[in-house]
Amino acid sequence: MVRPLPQAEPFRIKVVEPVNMTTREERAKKIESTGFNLFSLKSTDVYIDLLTDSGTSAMSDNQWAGIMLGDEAYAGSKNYYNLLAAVQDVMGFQYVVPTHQGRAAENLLLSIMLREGNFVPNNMHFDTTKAHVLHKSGIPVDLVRQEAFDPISQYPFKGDMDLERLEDFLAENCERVPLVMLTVTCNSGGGQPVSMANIRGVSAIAKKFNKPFFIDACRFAENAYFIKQREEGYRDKSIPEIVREMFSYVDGCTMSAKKDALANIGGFLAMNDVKLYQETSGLAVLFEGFPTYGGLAGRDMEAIARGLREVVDEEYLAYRVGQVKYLGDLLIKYDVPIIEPVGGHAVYLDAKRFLPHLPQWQFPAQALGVELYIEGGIRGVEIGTCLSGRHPKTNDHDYPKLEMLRLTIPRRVYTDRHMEVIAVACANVWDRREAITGLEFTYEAPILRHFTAKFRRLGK
Ligand code: P61
Repeated sequence: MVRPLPQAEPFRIKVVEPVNMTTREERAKKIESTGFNLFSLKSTDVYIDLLTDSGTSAMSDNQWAGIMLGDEAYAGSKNYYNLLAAVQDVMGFQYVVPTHQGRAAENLLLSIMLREGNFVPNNMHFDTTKAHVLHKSGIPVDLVRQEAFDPISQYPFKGDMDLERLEDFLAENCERVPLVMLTVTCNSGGGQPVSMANIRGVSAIAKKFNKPFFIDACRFAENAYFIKQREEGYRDKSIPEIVREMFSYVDGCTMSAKKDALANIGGFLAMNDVKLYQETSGLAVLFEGFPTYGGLAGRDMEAIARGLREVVDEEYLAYRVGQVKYLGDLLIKYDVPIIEPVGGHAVYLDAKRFLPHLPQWQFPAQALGVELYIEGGIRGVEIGTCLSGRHPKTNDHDYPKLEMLRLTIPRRVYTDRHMEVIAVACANVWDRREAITGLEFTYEAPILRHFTAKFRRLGK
């Protein structure tokens, strides 16, 4: 019998960053002193940092080498042209406006397109997109399929837009919809993928109503990998082919290069329409910088250009998505409730099932995040009531259907041993779940409140 070799990292580790170990008592004090806000911890007080996969990737030797080739040209940087060529080759768009990060691309696109009272349909808005729509007096509308809200539904593409609802919505509100968006993978819904059939379907509907269609492409390569694994007709296609097909159905994309471009900073807006390029690059001068650097140093654009070409490597993606699944499978083994199937960049703990005794107004996912930090020095991020903010009309908490603690895995950073530590720490918190109490605000900022909120513990 020939044993199949286990799948391991398709790279060697060349540089390491030592991390601090802390005691449980120290961590309990530190988190209390921040007002129970995980964003306020110092990174040196965290052992395994799962706050985000954004800007936290380990860059490759090729990317670091590219950093040395960064030029400092204000205009016409060679690195901009390398970035443009990478976007044209990998994604197929004609024009690129570099930006300092993803939300800046959202700002440019939505500032040009949105008028007061306009709707933006999306499968599910991520918080920065939602905040930009609201900031421009627009109304974000989430039209994801219902399966997305069932944490144990095994539907393979829980990020899909509900096409029927999109079509009805456009038929009713056509005048007030300037563009249609789709977030791949769907971060607010558990990192769940969107199928090619759905991208094609959204594109057809957008065309029918003559609306531009933009993808929020932060995690486009992970999405392509799921299409290859799960969708009929794609098993024998290469990842670059799948990526090109995904983008062939859209007019452009917003991109945070801090995710699937494997870079530590940066983003861009890409599109095919020259008029939109002229308008958005003009606005970029005001908010980002000259359109051939967009708030980035040449070296950062070079790292993005190289990362975009690297990320579509299938072996890398098999390792990447495989590691996230490894953690998910361990948690399932320990009976810890998670959103299933496991997404592309993170495992999401289901706080409603984890802490059923805490109502949403007591921020159960945040309370869970605090306990996991105390237990193992592990920092997750709340994707729940605090992040969701207040409803613009009622001013009550805008309670999300899913209340989650996201354990976001940085790319190429942690080993499977780290995944085992995380799983055991979660299992220990699960065992003492009944003793966990809720939280209430002592400070709340008006926008993106989760970054600075302060809480106190409620009694039993
Ligand atoms: C994240 F706590 N995501 O998931 P920028 N679209 C999508 C994103 O996931 C995204 C952006 C646009 C982050 C970072 C983050 O409250 C938070 O480059 C689908 O971060 O501007 C970012 O890209 C924006 C974490 C953002 C947060 C906002 O961890």
